[in-house]
Amino acid sequence: MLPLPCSKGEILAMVRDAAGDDAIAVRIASATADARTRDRMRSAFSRGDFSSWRYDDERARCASDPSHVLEGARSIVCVAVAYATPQPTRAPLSGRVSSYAWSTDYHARMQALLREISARIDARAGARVTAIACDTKPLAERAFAARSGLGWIGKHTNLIAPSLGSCVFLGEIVTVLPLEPDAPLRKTCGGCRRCVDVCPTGALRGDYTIDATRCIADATQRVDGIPRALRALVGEWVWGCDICQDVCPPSLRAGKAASASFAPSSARASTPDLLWLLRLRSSDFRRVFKPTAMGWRGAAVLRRNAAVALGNALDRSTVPALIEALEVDPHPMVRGHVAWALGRIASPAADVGLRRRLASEDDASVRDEIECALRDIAGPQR
Ligand code: B12
Repeated sequence: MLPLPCSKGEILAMVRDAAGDDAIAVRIASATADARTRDRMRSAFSRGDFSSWRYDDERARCASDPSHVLEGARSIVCVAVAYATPQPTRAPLSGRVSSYAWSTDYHARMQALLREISARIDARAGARVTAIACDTKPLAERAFAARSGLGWIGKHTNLIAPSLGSCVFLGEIVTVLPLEPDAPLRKTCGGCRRCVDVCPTGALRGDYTIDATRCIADATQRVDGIPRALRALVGEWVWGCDICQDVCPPSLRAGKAASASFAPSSARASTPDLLWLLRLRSSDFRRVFKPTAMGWRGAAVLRRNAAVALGNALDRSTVPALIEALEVDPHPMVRGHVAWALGRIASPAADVGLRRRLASEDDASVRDEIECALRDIAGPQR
């Protein structure tokens, strides 16, 4: 057998070197296909847990077999980089953003890190012997990280690295090199159910599975509207959600070991003023959010999320701004969620604003929302 162009020890050292001051963990997994993960994913998809992502059997088949990332794959270098940072102070009427999105988009940092190592390994081999993945490929990143012993999959379904907690990004260098694999950890969450009990929407079942259609992180990223039944439960989250990880004991023990690369880029992006967000213009969207992980669904989704958060803030001083958005926002989805927010606040001024708009609104879905909101205001409980 030919000698390896670089040993496992050298590759691990390259990763640590490229990571600089960032808090990381790195381990090796074998790249053989994983039939148990394929079957777990198939069951999740057929239950409808991921229907908002339209994942199917084909996704399960590819994601559980790393040869779809690189033909002839033998090993995976699994990397976890910690992103937990202390919560910036939030002013009243500001939205909550998940800490994973506070900094410059993590894909850029992770891909730069992985590319650097991948290029060094390829250069030593004199051929392309690696491929990288971080959200970019259909690869069951958590499953292979767990196989490498980087951590275990928790009841919130995130990978928990013992020294870093669950607030870690995962990235992989898949390679044809036969590196000696590390052993998986023999750990579970045991009797702990904190994440399950605290999730406001009941998305976590407690058996290490999630109904992603109920997850707040999913709701805030949907382009087709937030289901009415979930809106009041979303609270003031305008992007992602940290509730399940904020109570996770290993994550609490790990503390906020912020990797320098993931410090919040601006207060505007990490604790956005909700009235400003409700009126978000394309130019502000491009400047403030495009460089972050909140940049991929567009400005209308953020205005919609601001409307829902304002509805949940139940502050009557925001009603004039909501009525203005109901009149002028060009996007029917946004106007529909604004109508819901006014119905939830249910003040006399909200009632007047909704009735006035109903007289001129010509989008059927928005009219439905306005009529529901008016019914909410007139409802028997008030
Ligand atoms: C789609 C997606 C989402 C969706 C669905 C989430 C989900 N739970 O699958 C939504 C929008 C909800 C989401 C939210 C978040 N996401 Co996301 N997401 C993804 C993405 C792109 C695909 C995930 C996927 O295929 N899911 C389908 C399920 C069925 O498969 P799975 O995730 O691989 O997990 C199953 C298998 O691993 C299997 N399994 C395999 N072996 C074993 C062993 C045991 C013992 C058990 C019990 C199970 C098991 O069971 C797992 C659970 O069903 C991945 C990137 C990637 N390619 O993996 C990032 C990824 C999973 N997300 C990530 C992050 C950071 C988040 C958020 C924390 C962001 C936030 N704060 O808002 C939340 C966490 C919400 C939560 N509690 O899961 C990280 C997770 C890092 C980590 N520590 O695990 C990833 C890996 C991205 C990355 N490269 O860092 N995400």
